[in-house]
Amino acid sequence: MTIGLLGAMVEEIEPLLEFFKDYECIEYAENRFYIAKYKEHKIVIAYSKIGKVYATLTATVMIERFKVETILFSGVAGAISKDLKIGDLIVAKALCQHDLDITAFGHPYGFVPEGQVCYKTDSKLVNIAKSVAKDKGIILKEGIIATGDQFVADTKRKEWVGKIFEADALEMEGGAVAVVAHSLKVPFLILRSISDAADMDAGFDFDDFLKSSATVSAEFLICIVDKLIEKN
Ligand code: 4EZ
Repeated sequence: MTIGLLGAMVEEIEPLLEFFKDYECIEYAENRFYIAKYKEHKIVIAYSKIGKVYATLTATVMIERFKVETILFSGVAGAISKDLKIGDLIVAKALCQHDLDITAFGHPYGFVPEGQVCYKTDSKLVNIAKSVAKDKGIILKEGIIATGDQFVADTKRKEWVGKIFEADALEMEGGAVAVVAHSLKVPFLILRSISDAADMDAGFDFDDFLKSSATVSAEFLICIVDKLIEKN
């Protein structure tokens, strides 16, 4: 099968490129797509750049141009839930867009006509992630991830996102990938390791923990790829 591995920042895919080693690089849509062969399967790796627009573009290109049959996202996130600490892993059971707001017309936050507030991830992929966690004795939280085009470094804002969307973590791409993959009927999974608590210290913590948390997420994602391949 053909598997797409996506991150937002170069730091989020570097551990993947190191692991899959021999790859070919194809330039497309002002981005680079790294194609590797792994156990007779094709792996397409890219980082989108930060934010929903770039994530939408890259996820779409992965599916339409590179024909990936599943999308697995790996990266870091800010914690909302108090039981998520720096370095902890969360897999999304659903994603939403916390900055989408036409409430002036009586719609709920995160909703536009013909869309949905929450996009669910593929339950088979979530189960694979859970079984990897179980095998390795790693704690993996399953929760809601809220996406928006803002780096949240504000306790009030993060608490609002937590309350309105029942979200456990927040980042800037997952909800966009969810819309693309849902619309094009490609199973997808969003995995994140916590880099900060989206509070006053978030900027500093993010700089300090981006690399280590991105590596935690990428290494776990590789185990998911192995399990997925076993089943296909
Ligand atoms: C976006 N990513 C952060 C990119 C920040 C700075 C150069 C994840 C993330 C995040 N997003 C980690 N912590 C976050 C937070 N507190 N708010 C939003 O996906 C780039």
